[in-house]
Amino acid sequence: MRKILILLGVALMGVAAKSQSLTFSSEIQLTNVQPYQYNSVEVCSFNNNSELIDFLATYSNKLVWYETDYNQTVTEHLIDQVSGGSYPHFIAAKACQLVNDYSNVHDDIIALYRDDDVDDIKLVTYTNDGSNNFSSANIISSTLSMPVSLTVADVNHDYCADILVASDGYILLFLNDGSGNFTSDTIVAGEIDYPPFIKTADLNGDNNIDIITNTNNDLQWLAGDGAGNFGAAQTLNLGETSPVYNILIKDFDGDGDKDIVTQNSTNTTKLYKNDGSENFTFDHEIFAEADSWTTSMAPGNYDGTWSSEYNDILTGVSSNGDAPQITLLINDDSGNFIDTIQFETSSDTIVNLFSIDYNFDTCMDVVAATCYSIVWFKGTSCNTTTSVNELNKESELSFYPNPAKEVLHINNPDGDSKTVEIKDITGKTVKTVFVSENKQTINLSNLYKGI
Ligand SMILES: [Ca+2]
Ligand SMILES: [Ca+2]
Ligand SMILES: [Ca+2]
Ligand SMILES: [Ca+2]
Repeated sequence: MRKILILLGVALMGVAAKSQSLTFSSEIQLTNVQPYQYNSVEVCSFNNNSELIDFLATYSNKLVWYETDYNQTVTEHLIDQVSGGSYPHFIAAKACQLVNDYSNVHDDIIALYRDDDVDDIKLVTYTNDGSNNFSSANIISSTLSMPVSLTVADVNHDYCADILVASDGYILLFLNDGSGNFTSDTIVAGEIDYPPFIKTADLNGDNNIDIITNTNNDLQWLAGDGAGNFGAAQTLNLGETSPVYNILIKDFDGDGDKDIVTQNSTNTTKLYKNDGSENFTFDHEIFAEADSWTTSMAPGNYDGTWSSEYNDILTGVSSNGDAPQITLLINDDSGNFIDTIQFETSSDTIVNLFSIDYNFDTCMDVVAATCYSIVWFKGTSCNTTTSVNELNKESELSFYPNPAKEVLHINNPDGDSKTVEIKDITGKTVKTVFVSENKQTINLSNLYKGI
């Protein structure tokens, strides 16, 4: 029986210098889809080398992925394109592993497609054969009405991605049976106002994924039981006076519980602190941008050590007639935002923001998906001599037992998203696991079959 070695993938991790010395390059354009516009862009790692960050994107009637090479040259690969009606288009796509299968550790794809003219709306998956050849679309649902957002999370601890869709005022759950087949939709919440969003996080620290969404000028959350069931919606009573468009859920003040940062329709960014019992009270307004509207927000880690919380904030706002502004808000790890760094792009609105070390020089970068292009602001101010191995030693991730046989427990104290690769003694990746909770247990028993 071979020993299983655990090596850390570093696709979503990085380290950076102190905020007072943070500098970045001007905009470097990685892609360009003019005259089309991106509907969604996500980071993923489809190719065999987890050091290289790829992108999964939708624009017009196309679902594509972008392969990054060691020179940060980007190549587009078409996964699917749809036709019919006057405006067939993909709304969103997510990359995730649909089957908990060590023999194929590559990400599969979940996508939402609609064509309003012919009332054709589909939730589909594409499976990856392990060489980034994708199947034709497998239809999960063709009965959705007005779907507007797609969220992927493992709500029942089987390491297979489940699907949440906001559709026509309801949150629908499609539960993965473990083989990439999905149950028909279950309504987990209704009466959601436009514009609905769905976030998943362990809000109450019981290690089970919860659902957080907007309602009227407030948020509501549904406690997960870890088996795919959710409790009744509970209103958070934030006291917002306009619709909340976006939220981040992180321990922003470093006291061990999850806090909430909101952006509302008047484009103010506010911090609400958790008293430890999921009672959230307004702390302060972090940022406001006049005459603009908010389009994106992402957590980052720019000012601290390798192991510190991703509690800095990237925001993207679009102003009337002006180029969009990306702003990095630096947290002192106690919930005080002590520095503001602004980036200008030549494109139009911001579709998504990523706090990643895109070129693996240990210096955190800002990557923005704008409507026409994915652009990169290269971090230029931090120590570039630290090796990835040294960085891994600084990580607070720990594993037990060692060696592992049936199960492997991962301690991930900061709860931030990380990719963990499990390699056998020959260096072959036998499993890739996305860790996004404080404690996660991985079933290794099927890794030994046939070894
Ligand atoms: Ca699951
Ligand atoms: Ca929970
Ligand atoms: Ca907190
Ligand atoms: Ca970098």
